[in-house]
Amino acid sequence: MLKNTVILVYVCLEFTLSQECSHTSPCTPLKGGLAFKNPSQIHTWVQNLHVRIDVDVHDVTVDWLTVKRRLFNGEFTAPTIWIRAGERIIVTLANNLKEPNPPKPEANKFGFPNTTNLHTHGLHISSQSPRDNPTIVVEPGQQYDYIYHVHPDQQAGTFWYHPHYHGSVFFQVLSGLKGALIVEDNPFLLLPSLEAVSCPLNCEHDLQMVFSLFQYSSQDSGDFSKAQRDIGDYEGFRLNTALDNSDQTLEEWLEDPANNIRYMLVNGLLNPVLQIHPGQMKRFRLINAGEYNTLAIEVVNTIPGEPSCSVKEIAIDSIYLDVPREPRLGRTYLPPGGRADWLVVCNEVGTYEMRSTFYDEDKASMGETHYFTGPIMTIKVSGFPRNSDFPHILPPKPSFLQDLRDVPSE
Ligand SMILES: [Cu+2]
Repeated sequence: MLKNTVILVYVCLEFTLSQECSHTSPCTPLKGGLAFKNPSQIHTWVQNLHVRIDVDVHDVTVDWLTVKRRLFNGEFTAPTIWIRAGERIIVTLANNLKEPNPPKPEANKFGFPNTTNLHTHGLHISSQSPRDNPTIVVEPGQQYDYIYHVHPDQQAGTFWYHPHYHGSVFFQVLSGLKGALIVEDNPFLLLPSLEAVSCPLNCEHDLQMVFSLFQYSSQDSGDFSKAQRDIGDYEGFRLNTALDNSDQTLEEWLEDPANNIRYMLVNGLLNPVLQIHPGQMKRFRLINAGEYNTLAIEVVNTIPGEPSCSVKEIAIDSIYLDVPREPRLGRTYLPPGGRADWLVVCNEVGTYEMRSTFYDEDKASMGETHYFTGPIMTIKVSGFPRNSDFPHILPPKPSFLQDLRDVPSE
């Protein structure tokens, strides 16, 4: 009996010890698996059309790994900002970074890791200061008031925001400075079935999924440690911890391609789990803020051969389609910066995987494009069944987006 107990204790201890990964005793793969969460939500009309965004360095933790990243408002995937057509909005961008920049780089090389600014990706908006002018410079310790006049005819849709200072864009977006920017739908222009899953009236079904590369593997330039070295980032933000019983540092371990530290996060979460009811419709706003990898997003049943969820594309790059459609080839192609809006219904109880999939025949036509293949999110379907109908028609386009193919040339 005593012998059995000793063996059991030993087995349990061994199991616990093997689970304890740390900065001095790293292990792979990272697992994630926390519940899906939208980013924090900012509605401009709730706060007198004035938004404040702070840039600082914060800890970002995935499982046992904690890294230093530049973030907006402390969130890896900044708050989603909801705006309305016709609004005049002030966005105060405060650059609280304290470290001075490394010496000025040669022209068109990486540099200025601590200088920043703000760009509204995709909006029809003036590029004259104090509007969306990407040559505006916000140095460490400074702040700037952007004033945006959102066009009254701006179509509702899914956009995003990120810094656009020449020399540090790639580094800062890879770091985590990014968030969804959404022009709210006018609920009176939506069919009830679409209105039922859209903000402003049904925000709990309106899900933003901002995809970010989280990579240290040195297989290509998505390696964040390499980006830090290239730009001359402050030593204290690097991962130079020495490992136990090894002459490697944590950074060297993370960069070893054999450890494959290369994931596509959703709102800063690794493989989050979204829980929905059978038959319940959700709106997914997919944003590829993953810097330079193309994605081809699909939802598959985790039991091979079993049917998956129904997915309809309703908007591409913030422009509504005429009618909902199934993704061509079963996947939605999202280049870097690209967006797509989906309506999703899973009729059967089960576990599904949202993933990015490229086949060999795709690669032949993709040239030098970088792409990401792998799981991104888990969808668990359980509970009381619900009933949902896809809308049969989508909101009208604004005057400047009419189809010109049938307009006479004169
Ligand atoms: Cu952009």
